[in-house]
Amino acid sequence: MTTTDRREFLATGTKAALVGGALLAAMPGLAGADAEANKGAGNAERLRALVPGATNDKGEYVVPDLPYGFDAVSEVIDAQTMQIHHDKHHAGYVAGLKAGEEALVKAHASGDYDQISALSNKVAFNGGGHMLHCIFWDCIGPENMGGEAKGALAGQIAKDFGSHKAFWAHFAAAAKNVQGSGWGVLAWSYGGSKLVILQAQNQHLNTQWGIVPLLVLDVWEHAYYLKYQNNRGAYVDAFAKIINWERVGKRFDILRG
Ligand code: MN3
Repeated sequence: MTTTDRREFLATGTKAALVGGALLAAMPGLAGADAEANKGAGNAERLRALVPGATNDKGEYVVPDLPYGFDAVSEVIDAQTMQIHHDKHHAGYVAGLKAGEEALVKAHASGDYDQISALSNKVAFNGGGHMLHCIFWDCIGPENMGGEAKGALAGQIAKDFGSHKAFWAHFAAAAKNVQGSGWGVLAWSYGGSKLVILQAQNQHLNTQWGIVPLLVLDVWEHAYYLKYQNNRGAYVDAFAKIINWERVGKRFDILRG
């Protein structure tokens, strides 16, 4: 698969949109698009690109190929960490999500809901993990790394946070201070019509309804421990150098129609 093919796959291979507890496809009136448009196939295709590569063309959850090599961002994240993170951890969330959903289907068919709480948690945890990692890979890369947000997103950041510098100070503080394992998340709140910064725990906790993640920063130790050991702060500071703001901005443009 060529780089172009992989990028195309990432851009189009998405169906599910369950992120941080928010089921996007079921929510009418999403940021700038009217309810009727949201029911259309064109809009569904547009929304698929918000969680790049989460499903294949059969609608099955898959770990998306990266549109770059494992060593592409080695200045900040070493190749071994990238490979283990992608091939083992992300794959584990996909397997867990599939298993959880299959068990829920069986529960539904049999009417036996004794395990409903465990299964619901399994799907939320692994579903959150799968979707967030798909976005994470898309937020970084060897092209257009670092710098600041561009285009409409830059304007929205200035409106909601004052400046890029002020935004990053807030975002980095959130990411560095996640209790335990979790994520720093810049998201569009289509309930509040503004950008919000979340401090998600695990893959699915301490979030909001009605949001769409735009930029996500994985602060689980598996994301940085080989190079940074316990120094999460240094990892978060360095992460700014590998953000692909063009792709983060594109996600915002998709949302805004
Ligand atoms: Mn991770």
